[in-house]
Amino acid sequence: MVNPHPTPFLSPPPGLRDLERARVVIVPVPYEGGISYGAGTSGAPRAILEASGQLEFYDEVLGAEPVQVGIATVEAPPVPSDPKGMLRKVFAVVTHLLERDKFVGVMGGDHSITSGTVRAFKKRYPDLGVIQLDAHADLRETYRGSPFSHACAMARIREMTPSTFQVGIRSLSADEARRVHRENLALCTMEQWRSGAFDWKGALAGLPEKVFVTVDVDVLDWSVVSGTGTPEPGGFLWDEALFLLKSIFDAKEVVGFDVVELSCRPGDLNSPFAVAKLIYKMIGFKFARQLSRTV
Ligand SMILES: [Mn+2]
Repeated sequence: MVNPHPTPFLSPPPGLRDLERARVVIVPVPYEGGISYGAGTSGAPRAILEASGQLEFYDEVLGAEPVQVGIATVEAPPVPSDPKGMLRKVFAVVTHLLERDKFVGVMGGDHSITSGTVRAFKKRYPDLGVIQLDAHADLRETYRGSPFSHACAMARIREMTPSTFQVGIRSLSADEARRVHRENLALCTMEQWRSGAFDWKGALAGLPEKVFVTVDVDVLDWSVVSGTGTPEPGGFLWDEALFLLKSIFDAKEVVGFDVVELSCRPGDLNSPFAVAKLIYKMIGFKFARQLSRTV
């Protein structure tokens, strides 16, 4: 079902990247069948893995090396180009890893992969909340005739769980805005975040204990990640994103995450490196209490 990746995330030494022993498993899904604008998300996993080799194992904030929990990376599963087949495959691979009690992080690919991942988590954890960091609400029922577009990611997820929290949003249609209002969805726009007008801690408290976090990298400001297919100005700065993510990991039991929509341009070393570091930071937040301080 899964094979070790030849260039694993972070390039841990043997023993710390072993699939059997690792607590964390990274799953690359280089799929971009659901995009609508800029292409290139299929190249993201390889760029992130390459950039991750430049990361320090040591996290100076934690005073520890999160890699010590073991981080394995599996080879990208062979995914068909049709969205239904892709979702079935992602579901099967993630289910396989969750049955082995792994903390699974999926690297996209575009945002259409997330509903396959969340379906697997929902089966494992029936009372599951989903937190979306994204510039876009992704609440359209269909987009350009397809329910599997990346523009429909949260519409698909809300068919699986009523417990969602969306944050960083700064682009949505009037229809989506009406849906947010009508269904009283927990959605914090970027403007509400900046002005302090949204009780996001209350929104977190209202979610089930176990949550899955989906990070669309376009939630980040261009100064942090410019390489994405549907860019929106005015996103989270690096420290703000880490503050929000740490708050989520402190308040909830995060059972897994994905990071999607990185779209690499030749010569842009910053974007894949920032995304690799963001993934490592999340692993650190997850296991912070179990790590022994290095210094
Ligand atoms: Mn987005």
